[in-house]
Amino acid sequence: MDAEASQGPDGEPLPPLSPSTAARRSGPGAPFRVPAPQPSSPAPPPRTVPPAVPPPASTAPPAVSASDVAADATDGVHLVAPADLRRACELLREDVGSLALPLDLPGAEVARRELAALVSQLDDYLLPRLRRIDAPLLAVVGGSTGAGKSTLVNSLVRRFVTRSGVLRPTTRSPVLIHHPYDSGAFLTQRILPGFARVTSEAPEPLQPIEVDAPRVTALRLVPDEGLAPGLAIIDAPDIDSLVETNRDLALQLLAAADLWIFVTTAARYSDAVPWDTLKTAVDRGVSVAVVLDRVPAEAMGEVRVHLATLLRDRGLSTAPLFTIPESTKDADGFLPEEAVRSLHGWLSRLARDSRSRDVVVRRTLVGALDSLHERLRLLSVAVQDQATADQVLRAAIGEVFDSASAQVDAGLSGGRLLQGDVQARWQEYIGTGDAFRGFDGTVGRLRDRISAAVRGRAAPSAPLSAALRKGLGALAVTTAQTAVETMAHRWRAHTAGPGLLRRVPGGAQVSPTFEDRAAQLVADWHAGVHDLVRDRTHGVRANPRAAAFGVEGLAALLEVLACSDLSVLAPAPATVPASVPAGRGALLTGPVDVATASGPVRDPAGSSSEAVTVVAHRLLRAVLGDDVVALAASVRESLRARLGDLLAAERERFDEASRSTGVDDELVAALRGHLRAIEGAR
Ligand SMILES: Nc1nc2c(ncn2[C@@H]2O[C@H](COP(=O)(O)OP(=O)(O)OP(=O)(O)O)[C@@H](O)[C@H]2O)c(=O)[nH]1
Ligand SMILES: [Mg+2]
Repeated sequence: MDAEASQGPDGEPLPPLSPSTAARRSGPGAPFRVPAPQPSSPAPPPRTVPPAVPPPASTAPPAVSASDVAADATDGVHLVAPADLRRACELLREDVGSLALPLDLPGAEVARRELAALVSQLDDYLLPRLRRIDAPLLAVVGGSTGAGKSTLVNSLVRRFVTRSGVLRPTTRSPVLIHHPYDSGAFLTQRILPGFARVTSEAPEPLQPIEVDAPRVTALRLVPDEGLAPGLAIIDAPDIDSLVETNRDLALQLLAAADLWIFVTTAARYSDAVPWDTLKTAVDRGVSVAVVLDRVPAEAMGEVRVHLATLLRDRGLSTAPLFTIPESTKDADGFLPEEAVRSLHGWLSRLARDSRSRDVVVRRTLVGALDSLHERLRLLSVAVQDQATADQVLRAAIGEVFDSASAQVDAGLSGGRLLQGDVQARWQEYIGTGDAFRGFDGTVGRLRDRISAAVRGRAAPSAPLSAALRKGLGALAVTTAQTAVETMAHRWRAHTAGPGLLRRVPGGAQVSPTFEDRAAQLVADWHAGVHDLVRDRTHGVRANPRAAAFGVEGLAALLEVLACSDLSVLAPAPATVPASVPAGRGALLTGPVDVATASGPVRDPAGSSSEAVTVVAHRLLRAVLGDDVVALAASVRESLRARLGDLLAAERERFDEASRSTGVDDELVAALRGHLRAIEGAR
């Protein structure tokens, strides 16, 4: 194996970071401090021979917890991740966890992916690394399908730790190989907490290739002494897989890495997908090493130069490039030892030389912290867009249902309910004089009424009362239907509306039980009015006038008045009718004072809603007293409140859908605050 880039004095590659970059990254903006070595302990040579097992973390600088510090006894270098940087990232993670981008706005899908990537970056990489800066370096082997990644990993440790094969893709589940000393660092959920740990030593079983295979959620841990302590390698699935979940998994694993070992082949190195993936690494400042695998001897020079040029042109000039010639596998099924010696040696030194290792770790860490700016900027814009859309959609609920309430108010107070069927029943009730029989106190009529009640005959006012209740029910249903249809229309007109409509419990239609509930509500209201009238008249027997109508009749009249336009009763020059139909004579010429009760009615004796109002008022006032208008108003108010509750229940379904999105623009300010805290702590 040869290394093309960043050659060291002995011809072996140095860590993938140029000295100038390293200096810049170690400056004030570096994520942790590397205290200058004391004069008494001169700087160690770049490569020291570490003990077989690194010593545990020891002396920490004051005010920094032990977990923040790594000390390597071989060179005395202490790495410190500031506790406030770690804390700021933890707080960021908390708020990022409650970020919701549920509305289907343009760009929301991209922002959702960005959000998922940020969560992964924090959980899988940033927080674990900040919590244990001295944890083993994690190198993830990624690249095109069939490039030979698994073969390479097996050949590095000279053992079949991961399955390689002719079927594409072969690797489905990630395998993490580490020195047994480092088991503790990977058995916990410290990194990649979303993955269950599997410790079986057997190679991954052969799995069928299913394009829509579910995402793998297990990480197989394989301890092996073939790797140096302080370094772990993950054999990842392919980045250009025909299995979508493989691709996602590969990218997630790469995002968790301190170092990408990017494997490509002489035949595939100019493919687009690997370069797209490498661009992500460049953008994120990730440490990268490139392995050009399976290079035919005759093309070695040409291909290697070409790939090195491509790497340089794409911002990866500092990435070490290892080349592996095409070779037949040895008797054990591994690549010849000399083919992988250079890569193996480089990785071992990375593991053992804390300075080299720290350069790799720091570079990726700085890159990840830098990338937070752009990620959070994009997410803030997306959250703000969601909040704006949420406000518009919420405002529609308020407007539509306020208008529905106004419609109910207008229906109850405009006198429109007194038309049509109600008007016809009124005519029957009033016009036949049935309502007035006994109004002058004739006991015989009262006896008739009582005996009718005893025989179970419906009160004469029953059809009028029923018609009014039916009208009220229809008013409620029509209003609710209009409101719900308008809601659907308003939300559909918004880009994010259809998605939100799908969240409405029970769908964007009037609830199936609405009509029954409306009828029940009106019936309950009627029962309440009935009780009110009964209490006011202290029983019909004690009040002859009341007896003439019966409690039912008076309740019907009060309901009619409650559904009237009461403004027609406003005091005005009285226009007393010259004559009235026979049936009403007893009332209008008898003991009832009509002159003071009448309003500006053109034809109070007619059947217009105004006339109905005036007559109902006169009759009721004669029986119940002068406060009958106030009484009607309060009866109406109780009905209005009940209908309001009914509509509110319909509205609630839309409110619930809107609330369920959990859009919260206050998080934008919180995210900015976390970013400032992170910058301040670096
Ligand atoms: N002769 C030879 N065969 C190789 C070499 N590298 C890989 N192969 C073969 O190529 C095929 C694919 O190798 P894998 O190691 O499974 O490739 P991979 O990149 O892990 O593939 P996925 O897991 O599907 O992404 C296997 O049949 C290997 O035996 C090599 O250097 N020489
Ligand atoms: Mg593989």
